Parts: sequence; C-alpha cells; structure tokens
Amino acid sequence: MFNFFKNKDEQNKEKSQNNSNFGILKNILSKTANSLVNSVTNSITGDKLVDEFELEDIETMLIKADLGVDLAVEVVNKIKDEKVKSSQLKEFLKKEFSEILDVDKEEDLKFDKNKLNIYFVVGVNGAGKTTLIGKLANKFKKDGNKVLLVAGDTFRAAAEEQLEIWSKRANVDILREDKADSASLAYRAIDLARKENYNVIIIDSAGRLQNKFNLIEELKKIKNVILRKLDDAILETILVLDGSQGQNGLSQALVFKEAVDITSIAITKLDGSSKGGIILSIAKNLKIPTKLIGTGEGIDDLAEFSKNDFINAIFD
Ligand SMILES: Nc1nc2c(ncn2[C@@H]2O[C@H](COP(=O)(O)OP(=O)(O)O)[C@@H](O)[C@H]2O)c(=O)[nH]1
Ligand SMILES: [Mg+2]
Repeated sequence: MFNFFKNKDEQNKEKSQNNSNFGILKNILSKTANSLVNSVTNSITGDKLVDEFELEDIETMLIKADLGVDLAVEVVNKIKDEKVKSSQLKEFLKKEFSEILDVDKEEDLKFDKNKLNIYFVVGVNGAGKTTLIGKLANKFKKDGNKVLLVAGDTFRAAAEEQLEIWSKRANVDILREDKADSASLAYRAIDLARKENYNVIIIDSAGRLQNKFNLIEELKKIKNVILRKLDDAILETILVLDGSQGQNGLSQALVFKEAVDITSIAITKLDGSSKGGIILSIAKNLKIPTKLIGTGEGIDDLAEFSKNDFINAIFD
C-alpha cells in the first residue's frame, strides 16, 4: 500500500496485484463517488448536448462534493462551451479532473533511503499533524529506517506529550525540550541526525492561527534553519488539512503557503463525512499535490494518494 519506500517496479507489481490503496480510496470516497456517478452522470444520457437543467444538477453535485463554487462553475461552463454531449459527460469529467490534478510530476512523497529525509509538518491546531507524524514514523520505522521525531510544537507541553506518546507507539526516538525555541530544536535535530545516522526526521510544529503573525514568523524561522543545514538532505514540507472542514481549509492553506514553501498536502479525516472533491479544489487553487490521506485515528490509517486511483474511485 505504502509505495514510497519501494522502487517503481515493485510498486507497479504491488499495485496490479492487490490494489489495496485503491480499495481504501474507494471506501473513503464512496459518498462522493455515489453522488457524482449515480445522481449525475448516470442520469444524464443520450446523444444530445447536456441541457441547462442537467448543467444545474451537475453544478449542485460538484459543489456538494466540495469542489468549491468557483471550480464547479468553471467545470460546468466548460461542459457548455465545449458542447459536451450527455453520453460523453463521464469521460469529459474524468479528463477534466485528471488535468486539474496534474500539478506536479512528483506524485509520491519524496524519499531517498541513502540520504537524510526531512519532513516538516505544518497546519492549524487540530488538523491532524501529530497524528499524521505518528503514522508516518511507524511506516518509516517498519521499513527499517532510523527515525527521529522533533517536538516542534513547543508552545503547549500537552502537544509535546502527545508526540511522545506517538513516538512510543511507533517505537522511534524523539527530541523534545519544554519551552524550547522550535527553530533551535530543529537545528539540533539535524545535527543529531547526522551524528547518529538517523535518515528520517519528522518535525512537528505549532498551529495557533489566532496569532497568525507570530506563527508565520516561527514557521519561517524553522524553515530557514532547515534550509541552512540542508546540504544534500531531502526536504518535504507537508501541509496537513482537515478534510472534513471542506473549503475552510483552503484559506488556511494560503496562509501557510505564504509562510513556507509547501511541497505536498496531507488530507486527514477523509474517513468521516467524506467530500473528496476538496482534493481537486486544492490542486486547482494551490497547485500543490496531495500526497497523503489520513483515513482514521489509528496508527495504520494512512494511505498514499494516487491520481488514477482517485479518478477511478469517483467514476468506476
Ligand atoms: N477520524 C480521523 N481523525 C483524525 C485523523 N487524523 C487526526 N485525527 C484526530 O484529530 C484530532 C486532532 O489531531 P492532532 O494530530 O492532535 O492534530 P494537530 O493539532 O494538528 O497536531 C485528534 O483527535 C485525532 O485523533 C484522521 O485521519 N481521521
Ligand atoms: Mg499537534
């Protein structure tokens, strides 16, 4: 299921063998898939142009699936402008969604076993950062990597405590220090990793949006420290968004995008009231690939995002 530790041949073999990732995405997105496929595309048939009433239905469905109003209107206008026939609607939407998701050639989480891999995890409080870090740490650890967690949410002792619990669950090491400066903690973590041969560092961070200015300054500081010490290490800056928050996540995302250069998105809580369309909305508006999907509160509830699986889960 989790492919970024394996080479491409192994990945393809595994994908064709059990398609487990597809299964998960299909389950998570079933509500979206049902509403899109059953209510809309399946009811619009025939060798005629998609008519005004049908366009309205499509627009409503796209908005319900959480594509956001702007994107929904854009898609509907395209159906009209390009004179799409009812019988072609499904194929048209597949192609359209696929193009929207084409924001980056790098679909998988960056990882190089022979280098130091640094994952800097940001997002608002409650989005699911610490949980995601626990899940990621577990995956990396199981694959034989030496993993160090960094308790960079130094504002609240409870946040460090929570990361410590995850470090025990995943059986990995943690660097924490109450009331420490998060940037200097990151600095020390990278030094420690090089000295003690850790090849994976995952850095937690604060997410108090109430104090936006300070938060952004703090994240920038951490980011600058990482960049200064990057050398040949791999850096992936992951923005964690709560999928159940729908379009609200987008404006938050912009704040973080401004502060640090986000290279991938993790969407959590897509197991609850799933509205997978947010993934399209994010790709369209932010041009950042979604690479990870949180599918529950457990340590194994993590899936890699795959564009093709996503499209298939919606339409097949
Ligand atoms: N259902 C569900 N809950 C999640 C998921 N990820 C995180 N949570 C829950 O969301 C809450 C906040 O998560 P936490 O990791 O503390 O968020 P943080 O403040 O960003 O570090 C916790 O109760 C988690 O158990 C997920 O993928 N699905
Ligand atoms: Mg946290």
